Amino acid sequence: MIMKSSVAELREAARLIRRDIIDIAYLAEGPSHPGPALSIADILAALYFRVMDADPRNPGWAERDRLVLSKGHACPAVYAALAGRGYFDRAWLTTVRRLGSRLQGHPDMNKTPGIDITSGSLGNGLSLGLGIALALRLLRKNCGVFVILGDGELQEGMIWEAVMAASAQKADNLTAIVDYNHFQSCGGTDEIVPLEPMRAKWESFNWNVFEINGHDMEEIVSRLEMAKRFTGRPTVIIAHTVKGKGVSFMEADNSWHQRIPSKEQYDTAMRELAGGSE
Ligand SMILES: Cc1ncc(C[n+]2csc(CCOP(=O)(O)OP(=O)(O)O)c2C)c(N)n1
Repeated sequence: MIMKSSVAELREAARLIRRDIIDIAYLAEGPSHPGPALSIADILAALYFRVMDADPRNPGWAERDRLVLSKGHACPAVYAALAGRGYFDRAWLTTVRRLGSRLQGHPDMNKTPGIDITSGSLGNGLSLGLGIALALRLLRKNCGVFVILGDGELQEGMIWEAVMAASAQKADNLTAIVDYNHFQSCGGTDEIVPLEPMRAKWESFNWNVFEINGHDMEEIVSRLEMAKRFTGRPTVIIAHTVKGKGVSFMEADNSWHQRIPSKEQYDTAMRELAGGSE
C-alpha cells in the first residue's frame, strides 16, 4: 500500500520525525545519534510516507519495498518514521536504548516491527541490500530495495564489492542513497578520506547516478520515484545533506554525532521545530 502524501505533507512528516529524534536524544538511556538521524529525516519521510510500498499492519508483507539502514546508528529517524506510520505505539519512542526495549540503539529486525534487516556494523548494508534485491528478483517480486549509506561508511571496502557486483547483476531494483553530509564520527570526511569525485566513482562502476539536495522534498521525491522505475542498472542517489539539519546549533557541529542535549538545549531545539500551530 502506497501512501500518496503531498510534498507539503511530507515536509510536515519530516518535521515530526525531527521532533521525535530530539525527544529520543533527550530521553534515551545513554547518548543516541541526533546529528546522523536529522541528516536523513527528509529522505525517510519521503520513503515511508510516499515512495515505499508498505503495510504497517502487516510489516512482513511479502510484496513490500525494503529499507536497509546501513548507517544503523541513525535509527532514531527510522523509529520516528515507523511510529508515525503506525507500525507500533508512539509510547515506545520513550524507551530507545533501554535494556529490554524493542527499540535498541541500532536496528534489530527481531525486535522492531518494520525493520527489514539488522544493522549497525558499518559497511554491510549494500551487500545485504543487493542480496535481498537478487532474492526478490528470483522470486519474481516487483519490490524495490533502498539502502541508506553514510559517506564516511563508504571507506569500508565491502561497499565497493557490492557496487561492482550490483551493476554486474543489473540489479535495477536496488537504490543506494548516500547521505553526503561530509562528516563521520571523528571529523570531516574531506580531511580523513576524501570521497571526491563521488559521482564519477559510481558512474565508473556503471550505476545510474542522481544528485540531489537531500533536504529539498520535491527533488527527493522526484528522484526516489525515478529510481524505483529505472531499469537495466542500479541507481545511486547522492544526497547533499547537513548533519544535524533542522536544529540551528546541531547543524554541521559534529559534537552532535552522539550526545545528550541539556534541558535548555532540548527546549531550544523543540522551539525551533515547532510548527505554525504550536
Ligand atoms: C564497522 C564499524 N566501525 C565503526 C563503527 C562506529 N561508528 C559509528 S557511526 C561512525 C561514523 C559513521 O560516519 P558516516 O558514515 O559518515 O555517518 P554519519 O553519522 O556521519 O552520518 C562510526 C565509525 C561502526 N558502527 N561500525
